[in-house]
Amino acid sequence: MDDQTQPRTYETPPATRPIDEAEAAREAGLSANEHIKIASGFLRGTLADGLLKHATGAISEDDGQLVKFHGMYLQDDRDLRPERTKKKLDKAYSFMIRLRIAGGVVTPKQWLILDDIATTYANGTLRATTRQTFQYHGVIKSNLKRTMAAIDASLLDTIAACGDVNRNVMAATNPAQSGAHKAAYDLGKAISDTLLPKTNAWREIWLDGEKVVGGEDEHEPVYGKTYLPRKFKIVVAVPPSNEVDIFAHDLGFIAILDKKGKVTGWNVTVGGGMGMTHGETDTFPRTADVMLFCKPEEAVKVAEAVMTVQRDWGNRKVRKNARLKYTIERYGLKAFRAEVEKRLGKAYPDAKPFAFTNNGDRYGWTEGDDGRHHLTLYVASGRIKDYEGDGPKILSGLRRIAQVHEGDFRLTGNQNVIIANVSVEKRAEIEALVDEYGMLKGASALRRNSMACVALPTCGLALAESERYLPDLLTELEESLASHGLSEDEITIRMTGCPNGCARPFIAEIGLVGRGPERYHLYLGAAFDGSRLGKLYAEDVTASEIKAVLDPVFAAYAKDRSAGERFGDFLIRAGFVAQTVNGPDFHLTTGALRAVA
Ligand code: SRM
Ligand code: SF4
Repeated sequence: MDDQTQPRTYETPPATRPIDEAEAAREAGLSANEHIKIASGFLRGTLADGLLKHATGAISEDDGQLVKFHGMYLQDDRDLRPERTKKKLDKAYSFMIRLRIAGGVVTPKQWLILDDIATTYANGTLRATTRQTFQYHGVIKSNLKRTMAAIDASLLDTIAACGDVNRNVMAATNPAQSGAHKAAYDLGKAISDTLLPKTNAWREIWLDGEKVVGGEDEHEPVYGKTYLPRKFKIVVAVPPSNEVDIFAHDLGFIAILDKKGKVTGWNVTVGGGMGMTHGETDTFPRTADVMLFCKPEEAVKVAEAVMTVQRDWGNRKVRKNARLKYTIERYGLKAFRAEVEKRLGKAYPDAKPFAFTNNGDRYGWTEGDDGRHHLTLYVASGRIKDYEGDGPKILSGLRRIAQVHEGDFRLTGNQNVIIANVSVEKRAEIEALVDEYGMLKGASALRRNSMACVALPTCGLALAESERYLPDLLTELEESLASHGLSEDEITIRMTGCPNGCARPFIAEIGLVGRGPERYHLYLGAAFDGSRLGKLYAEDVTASEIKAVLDPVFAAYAKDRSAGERFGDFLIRAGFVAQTVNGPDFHLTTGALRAVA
């Protein structure tokens, strides 16, 4: 780990070259994925043939990498693995399909189609993700083309929802600021459209579109034939809410508003990311740097320039260090900014002042500054289904609402759903349906500020439970908080089944990250507005120990906090953990790191 007292030194960045020369100049030692991309004929591989092989529910390993660019992952039901292995059966394969929905906005008509797909081809649920889109789980190979055709009929698609490309672009949803939200959505949509891969492979393979043989005639002007070194994520935020968690993403735009709430330009952030590997200190989460300010009409070009510098400078040899955050650590922010400005042909002003207050959602009804009404519903871990017993019937309820709703739906970056743009006249009808399906049952402050990633049984990388376990853990922690009079205190808590960080746990005030079955690392001390990383507080805490480890921490917070002091800030002031300044010092164990006895 770097000695923090020494001045940082950076490597000399590569020379600026046209894209084909840059591709040709890459030295030996490229990672395996680079070779798969090169040989794929612009993302075709042998996918079309593989789909015709009925003897297996899987596809080849290389196609498994390529299919991600088409928005899909080959998975298997991990609950069934032991039994099937015992019986010498193939794994229970199926596919996860992720949609591309810029800014998370869908019409009621689209909602109904997406709902129908969930019950016809997937596991009967829609899964709202931490990046404002939907996933389906459990789609078997023989249903893939039918599912994609149905998605196409909804005028949505799954292109570039996964893979080494610009992913779904997130945009602030905050319904109270209608004008700024529109500007954020418009920018997100424009960036999404501009940075969309141009290959015809998706239409050709999934919709039997016209064939471009081997893809030889195709051209990817922005990506080239090797696309990006790694995934690339862009978000657009509107202060004071940081609900899109801008500091966790490769590239972000922060709206700078005038006194009337009009967007006068965007601060540009670069180099955020969550994923790391346990025990490998050269991998770490990192909060993004605020780099420069640009005018509204310059933002799309800036996005393209930032992405192409990462395309050319990103590490294509060592995949675990290929994200933009490592590029910036390697060459320095100054050199990175200079290259972005060089490609744009001008220098940009420094960023303007801004302030975030939180990274959660506003629940309940709000009225926008255009007089429309919006209802934000809490959806536990984004799983849209009909819960058993007296639990909310969210899938059926939202289906009924979609049948009468005249506005739209918005997915938030916290896995929740907003029934948006409801007229005054329609509000009572929507309210009655929300009530009928039990969708507005009170959730505690902790639960409202919680997120869990998917993890088991579908995620192939999960080391521990997350979505299936967090609700029970929250019930335990609610008891503990109540005993200290903290039931109404808003504290962010996020859990993931592994350190890839899909629910952004490292910027939650309480972060629980899977280490193995029923074991988690506990991180504390992140900021409530998502601007600071937490620090490892307790290692390998078992599920049964979590409440006991947190209880004294809650007690101290209740007793010793200053007025208005946030939980994460208090824990640093009170010496429970040291402050994490940024990625490279994330693993420094100064502070209160300790093993649980
Ligand atoms: Fe994620 C991989 C689910 C948001 C970092 N993520 C995966 C895979 C595809 C597992 C795999 O590679 O086999 C997971 C599929 C699970 C399943 O069964 O559905 C998965 N990630 C998710 C979702 C569905 C979590 C959720 O509960 O909502 C989120 C989908 C977002 C979307 O709509 O596009 C999701 N993933 C994130 C985020 C949060 C964000 O972007 O705001 C992160 C952290 C931010 C970041 O990228 O650094 C994230 N996912 C990862 C990583 C680590 C990347 C890294 O740089 O190290 C992986 C593993 C990888 O890429 O190798 C990963
Ligand atoms: Fe899977 Fe890990 Fe992401 Fe959770 S954090 S969905 S376990 S990759």
